[in-house]
Amino acid sequence: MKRALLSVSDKSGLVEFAQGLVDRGFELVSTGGTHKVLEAAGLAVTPVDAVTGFPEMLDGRVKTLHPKIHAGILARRDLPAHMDALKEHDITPVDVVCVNLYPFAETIKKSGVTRAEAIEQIDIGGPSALRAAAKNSDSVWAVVDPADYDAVLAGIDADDADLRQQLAAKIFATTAAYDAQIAAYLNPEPFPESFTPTYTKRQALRYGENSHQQAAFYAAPDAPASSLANAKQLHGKELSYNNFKDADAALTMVNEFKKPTVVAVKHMNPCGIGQADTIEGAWDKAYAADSMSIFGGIIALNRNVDLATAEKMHALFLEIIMAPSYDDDAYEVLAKKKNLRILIVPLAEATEVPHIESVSLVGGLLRQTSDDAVETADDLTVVTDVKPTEAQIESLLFAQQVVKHVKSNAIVIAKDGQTLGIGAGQMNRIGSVEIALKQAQENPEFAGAVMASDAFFPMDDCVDYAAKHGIHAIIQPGGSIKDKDSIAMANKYGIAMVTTGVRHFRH
Ligand code: 93A
Repeated sequence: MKRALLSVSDKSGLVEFAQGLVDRGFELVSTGGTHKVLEAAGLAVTPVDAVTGFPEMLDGRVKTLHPKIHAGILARRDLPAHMDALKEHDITPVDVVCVNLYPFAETIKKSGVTRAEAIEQIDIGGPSALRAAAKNSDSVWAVVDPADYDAVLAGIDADDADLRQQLAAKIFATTAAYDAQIAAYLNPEPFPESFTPTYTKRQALRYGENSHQQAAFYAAPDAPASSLANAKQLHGKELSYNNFKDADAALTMVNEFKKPTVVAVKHMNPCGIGQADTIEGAWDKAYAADSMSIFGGIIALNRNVDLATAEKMHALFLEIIMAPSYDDDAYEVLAKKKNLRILIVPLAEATEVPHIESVSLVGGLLRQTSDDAVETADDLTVVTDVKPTEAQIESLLFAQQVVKHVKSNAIVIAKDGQTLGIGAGQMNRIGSVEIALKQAQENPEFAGAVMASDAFFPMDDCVDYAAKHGIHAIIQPGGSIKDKDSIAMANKYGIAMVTTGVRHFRH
């Protein structure tokens, strides 16, 4: 008779799977809780202590950890010496190991969990049995996921060696991720000596950045509610690879602002950000900021979407709209566009930042805490003869909040909670200044606008150009050895400049 070891925390699908094994002539061996469920279902099942000749002990810490079990799993069926050794010690081979693990990750997520409670949920016997079965997958079935039960029963019928090998790979990936979560709990330091990412595949994507590239989306186990991993898509096509990146950027930006704000993103940069007393007013400003680039844009709003705002957005071709909620009539209007992706994404809790950002290199990974620095009026030092007005200070701080989300070298021209010109990603700063100002000057709101720079001015040329083209106040980190040239230039034109001391590169 073939033997199956069943020891599961997640008991879903267990009885049906066990019945399937019995139908195929297996003897069932089980640990305490699993045994109870199977027995209650009327299945014949041998308790594990009857096999080991040892009681489950130490509050269950030692249940399946015994040579009578492990030798039965690990013996090579093709080696007579192994099979003789089993006989000699009266050990029955184990051909199926169905185990899923103590719910460690779920336990540590619960509020108020003590360290002792968390430690008790570190499964030792389960991973050991699974890894033994996976090592011996030439002959043994290692099953960790209830979703695989049906396929395993079919695989047993077909003696499917390929499936056994796939399942073995899944075991090692699962136990590695399980251990990584324990390691991260015991050492929450953001930059440990080594770490194993524990992401799970959420979605195969049709293609990557371009149609000849392959791609998939993976979610982190602790993905916050406000992230794309947990967003609820109400309507439209699946998100593409580029959509994921742009949508993530838009969400990060919109979460920066407290007042009603609308962010429009193209290619990871904002093309328009508007802020007002109402979300409709914010949309009007984000749209008017750059009514051309917003075409095909990714929109994030930080308030409920009402009908008036929806109708205005509906008039345009947009790729994605994301908001914490929608009025029913607003949603109906937006959903008239078949392909428009409409998502519900709650706003981020203040406690969610800073998180760790990663970028891949060839042969490596860079990690850093996210740029969560937000400057306030208290952080500003006026360095010019002229002081900025109250209204200018507000515009400067708004431009500063935007500029940190723009690819460096970044320049933002803004006024009254509206971007008017954005210069992104130029290899020299004056290039970004020129692009931003060219755009801003075409906007009827431009008179009295201010300028923000993500990093200091290496020379006085940016200030010279900005002042000549109508900029009245500038915000920048300062810290260049040529700061005094830039300040002198601002004084020459009689414009105001403030420094923050905080650089916001985004490369
Ligand atoms: O405490 S353990 O690490 N020691 C063991 O020997 C052992 N064997 C199985 N945990 C062990 N298990 C785990 O018990 C399994 O991984 C499964 O999660 C759980 C099932 O216990 P029960 O059948 O009593 O509900």
